[in-house]
Amino acid sequence: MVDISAIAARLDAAAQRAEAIPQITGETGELPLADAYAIQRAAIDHRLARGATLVGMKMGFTSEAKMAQMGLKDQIWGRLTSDMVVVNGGAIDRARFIHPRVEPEVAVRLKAPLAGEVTREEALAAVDAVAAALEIIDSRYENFRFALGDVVADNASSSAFVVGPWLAADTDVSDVAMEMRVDGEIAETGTSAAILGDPIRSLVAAARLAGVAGLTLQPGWTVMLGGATAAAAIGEARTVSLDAGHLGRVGFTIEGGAA
Ligand code: OOG
Ligand code: MG
Repeated sequence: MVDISAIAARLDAAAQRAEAIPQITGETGELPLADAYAIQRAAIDHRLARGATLVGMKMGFTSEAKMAQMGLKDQIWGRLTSDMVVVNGGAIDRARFIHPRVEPEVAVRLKAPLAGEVTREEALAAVDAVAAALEIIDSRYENFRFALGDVVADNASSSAFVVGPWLAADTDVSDVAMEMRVDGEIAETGTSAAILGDPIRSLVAAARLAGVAGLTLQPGWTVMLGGATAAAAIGEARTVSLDAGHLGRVGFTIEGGAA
């Protein structure tokens, strides 16, 4: 028997204190995905009880580069909450993170509900705006190591996100060159086409996975479609920026020292 609420409380505390914990699967053996998503939901409920609100969904492992980096192949998803939002050009406090990494992504904002099996056209019709974005992931597990059940329970490592300027919904996001810099040095380069061949496919997958979980993506929500490249460690860096061609620029600064 997996104690869903006890593990959720442990993960929530690890995120709040920025202190890594051992993998759950080290204790329980394999963690069934249904239990892992139940833990994710229960951990996020702690945040909602503190006043945060749900603002979207994130997709994970939608590019070969990310799958190869972490050694996992299944697409996963997590919940985005209001306390994870960082404004473009804003600062994060390094002490709030354990071992943060950053990924270049594409985000969409929805104007209509979306759930279940939808076509590319139906998914696109629900899009209000598109943007380049950066996701800050910060596994709550020691050494940033986990099995599939662990990372799902840990809200797919999500910890903060920064969205660039919102652009018209019909802006082409299918093959945008991306150059991510950490402290001014190129850390990763790639193309948005690495996200399932076209990031809109990731939105179709998000709708399907949300539907399976009994969730509906809501108007106004942001959906982060997954890293186009491997993630780069933030370490002690002070600035991160992404140049995404016609999608524009997005970045943030890092203040303070590690916890
Ligand atoms: C899991 C999250 C993966 C992405 O964009 O593929 C992810 C991890 O790598 O820790 O956010
Ligand atoms: Mg990501």
